[in-house]
Amino acid sequence: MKLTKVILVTYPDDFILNEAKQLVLSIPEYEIVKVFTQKYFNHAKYGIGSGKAEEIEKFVKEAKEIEEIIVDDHLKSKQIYNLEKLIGVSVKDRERLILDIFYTRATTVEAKLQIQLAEIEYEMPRVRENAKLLSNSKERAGKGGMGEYIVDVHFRDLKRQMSFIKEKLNDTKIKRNIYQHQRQKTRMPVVSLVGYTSSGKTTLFNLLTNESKETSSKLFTTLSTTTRSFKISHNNKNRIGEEGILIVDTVGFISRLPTYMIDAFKSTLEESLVADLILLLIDSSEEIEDIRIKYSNCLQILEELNVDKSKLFTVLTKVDKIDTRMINEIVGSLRISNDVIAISSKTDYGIHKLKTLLMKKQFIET
Ligand SMILES: Nc1nc2c(ncn2[C@@H]2O[C@H](COP(=O)(O)OP(=O)(O)OP(=O)(O)O)[C@@H](O)[C@H]2O)c(=O)[nH]1
Ligand SMILES: [Mg+2]
Repeated sequence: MKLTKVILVTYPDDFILNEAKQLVLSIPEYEIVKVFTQKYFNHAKYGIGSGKAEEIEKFVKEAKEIEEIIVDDHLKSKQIYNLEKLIGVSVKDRERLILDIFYTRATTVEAKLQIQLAEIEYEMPRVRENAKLLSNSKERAGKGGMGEYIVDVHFRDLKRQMSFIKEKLNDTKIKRNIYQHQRQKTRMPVVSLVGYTSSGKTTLFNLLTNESKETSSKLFTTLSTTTRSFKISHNNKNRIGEEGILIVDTVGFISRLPTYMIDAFKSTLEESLVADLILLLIDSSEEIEDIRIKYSNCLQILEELNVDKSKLFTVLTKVDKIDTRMINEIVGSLRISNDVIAISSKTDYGIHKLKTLLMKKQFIET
């Protein structure tokens, strides 16, 4: 496979830089040739500063084979246009990159619809911006002019597409509601797995349900929701038996995800949010500072989604990769007040304890 050589422009911050690199590299064709850092992305002309833009232009001229520049923040149409004009290669912003990753991963009808919705949300402000660009060029978009007409038609068309997709998504939601209703009738408790992308949700889901859903170290492996039941044996009040639990695996989180993208995925996320218990998975094998940032990002997103905090329970994953003495240190630094369970889906460490907790939470306390 021929790799596409790209330049990444991101912030001079270890966490952000690492995450941006991972995001870019989760598109298999990309090879990062050079990283430029920039403190601010709010310069009017290019987003990045003019000096930085010229530095990149010089680098691209000398390196020759660079095909794309990826800027790790939001850029306006005009800024992308100006950068492309200056440097002579195509420019992509963070949101475009995330949308592209979503496209490569979406397998279900629902995931595809959600991405189309996010795509339209991405396009809409740009159509207006393009109108301004047009009005500054020869083809004037003056009242009643051709430019304005084209922009209006485009805008109306996007709006139409948007309501069409929303309707279709609503249909899938209605189906979900019926499904939920049936669930309530069976009174099976629902546990959902949420957390950062790559925190190990699907791996745990597969282990508990004997499924073989795709897992990988790439970001955004899972883009649609799957619900399965599994059984836990118990010895409740001296009565040995088995209880069924429904478990929901869903799309992972990432930092600086624009609200419209979270909104686009809301209908799948909603299913996980009506659960009786929400397990927030945190990858314990990362740097403690990264764990802290990711944990607080997750809490922030869950808050935006109006999740009932009392249903949240933190699970540290991948503890086979760390010294178990680190667990207390992590818990301390996250300042979590309630219990935390540490697990490994690879070695089964803590899985029994997790199942016991699920039993206790679902069948004794409630
Ligand atoms: N060593 C180790 N690796 C794990 C464990 N759990 C998951 N992984 C690895 O972590 C990576 C991410 O796991 P996934 O289960 O795909 O993560 P996810 O949270 O579903 O990620 P998204 O679908 O992108 O949101 C994979 O490479 C897994 O093999 C574990 O307990 N120990
Ligand atoms: Mg997954």
